[in-house]
Amino acid sequence: MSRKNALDLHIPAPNARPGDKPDFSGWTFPEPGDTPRPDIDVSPSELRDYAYGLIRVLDMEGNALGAWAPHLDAETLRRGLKYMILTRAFDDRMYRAQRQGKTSFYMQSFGEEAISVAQSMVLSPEDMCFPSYRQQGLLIARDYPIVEMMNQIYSNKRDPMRGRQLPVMYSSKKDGFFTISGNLATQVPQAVGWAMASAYSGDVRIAATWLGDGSTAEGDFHAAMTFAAVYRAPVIINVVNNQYAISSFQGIAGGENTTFAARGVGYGMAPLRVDGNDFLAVYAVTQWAAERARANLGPTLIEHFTYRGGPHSTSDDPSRYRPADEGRSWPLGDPLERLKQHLISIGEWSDEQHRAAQEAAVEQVREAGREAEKEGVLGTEGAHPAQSMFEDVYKEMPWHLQEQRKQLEV
Ligand SMILES: Cc1ncc(C[n+]2csc(CCOP(=O)(O)OP(=O)(O)O)c2C)c(N)n1
Repeated sequence: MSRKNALDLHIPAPNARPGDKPDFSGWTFPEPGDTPRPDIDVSPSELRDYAYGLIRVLDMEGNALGAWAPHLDAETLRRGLKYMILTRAFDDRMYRAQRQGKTSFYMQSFGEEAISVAQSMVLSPEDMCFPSYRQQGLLIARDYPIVEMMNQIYSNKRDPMRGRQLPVMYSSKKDGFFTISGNLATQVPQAVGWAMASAYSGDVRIAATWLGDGSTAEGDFHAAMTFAAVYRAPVIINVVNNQYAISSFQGIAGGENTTFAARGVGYGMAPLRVDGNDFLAVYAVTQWAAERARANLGPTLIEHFTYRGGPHSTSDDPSRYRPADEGRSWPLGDPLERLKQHLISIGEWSDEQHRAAQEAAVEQVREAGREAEKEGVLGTEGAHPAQSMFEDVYKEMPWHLQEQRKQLEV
């Protein structure tokens, strides 16, 4: 057999490695305000270009431009900014708490705060959110007590999850926050199934779910996309493209020659691609998708184009696989700075107010930290008695668990 045309496998490679200059030269973005806003009853086939463009409202001087500008009042804008500031302050303290041995693990949302905060503000508390582990801003923007989040992270006596979940895997039914799972993408079929059940039973609530660019390579994502599109489930599927999974860049997950929003085109689902660091744009596309779902017009796939500013988790060292200053060179800036600039430009905020808000957030987090630490941190003896591992799963405990419990003498 001739060996003339030996086959070769293509392995996508990032533009820049540690020690290189950050390189974003391959990307072009539409100008802020340039993308038209379609009616919510548009057919998915007419939205093809939206999967390859980028919806932007804020320009880099802080002006809100174009048809997607959501025209929010100043109070709502300030609330959004304060929630983002609080999320960042919370992340900062919890990251340090892990370094001090108070918890085993932490995951920051540094750089991605606009996504969860804006979306939490748009969705109703009755809707159900199926997040990944990087949307702590959803809870924070619902005024969930941050001390409860800390109790969970510390697995202490007041941990609402009673020490059974990995730190940061929160759950709050009353806040419409479905229990986080560490198994990537499992939340997507759950969200679609929940949305289908809501529609099937004539309810009015919609579902939303979040997953990373890397997680779109999981089969669960694709099965869920099929069900959502076929049955026009009232769900918003958010792909947070922060450019990295753990050490692999988004090209490895299938973003090299296309976009993640374009997955929606193949499934016949409305696709939108948005600047995830632009609070106003995220707010506006979420309003659009929520209205569409509530009007029984079907699901929307939103790709949020952003950058993971920190490590994947406290177990990761990003300097091993990307240039150290890549985040600082991100062409779409920092979400907090951009909303701050917008508020200042409309005369509704100042540097002094910003500093004061930052200090207030740090103090609020410090105070919650003191309260949570009083209840114990990682490894507190007797925080959760051994017998508690047998509780809360089955209404009636099956025989094999009863036997195990006896063997443990608890
Ligand atoms: C099914 C499964 N496979 C692998 C892992 C290990 N893992 C945890 S997070 C992660 C990267 C996910 O990246 P992405 O979806 O882009 O989300 P990001 O962390 O960037 O927010 C991997 C591979 C896992 N938790 N579950």
